[in-house]
Amino acid sequence: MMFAHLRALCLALLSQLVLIVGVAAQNTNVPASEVDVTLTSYAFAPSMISLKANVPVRLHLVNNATKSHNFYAPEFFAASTIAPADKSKVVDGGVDLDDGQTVDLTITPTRSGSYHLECTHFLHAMLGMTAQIKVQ
Ligand SMILES: [Cu+2]
Repeated sequence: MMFAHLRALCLALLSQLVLIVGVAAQNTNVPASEVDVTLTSYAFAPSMISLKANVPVRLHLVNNATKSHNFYAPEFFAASTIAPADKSKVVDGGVDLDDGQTVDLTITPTRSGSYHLECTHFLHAMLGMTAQIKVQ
C-alpha cells in the first residue's frame, strides 16, 4: 500500500518535471521581436533605431518610396550575426530595396555602440537619408 502511494507520488513529480523542462525549452525559442524601419525619399523612420546587444531581432525594412533605396550600415553588420537564411540579403554592408519592396532580416547585434546608417544612392544621404543604430 505504502509503495503504491510512493509510486503515484513519484509519477506525479515526474510529470511536473517534464512539464517544467518542456516550458524551459520553449522559452529558448522565443521568436525574435520585430523592429520596423521605413525608408522614404529621403529619410529613415525612426532616425534612431535602438537595439539590444545579444538579443535577436527581426528588422522589417519597408521601402515606401517610388524609387529604390538602400540600408547601408557596414559597421553595424560587421558587429552583428545575421541569420544564415538572411545572409545573402546583405551585400557589401548594405541591403538594397526596390520601390515598394520589403526585406526581413533576423539579426543579433553582438557589440554595443552607435552605428551610422545611410542610403548610398547619389545625394540621398545629403538630402537627409541618414540614421543612427544604437546597440545597448
Ligand atoms: Cu535612398
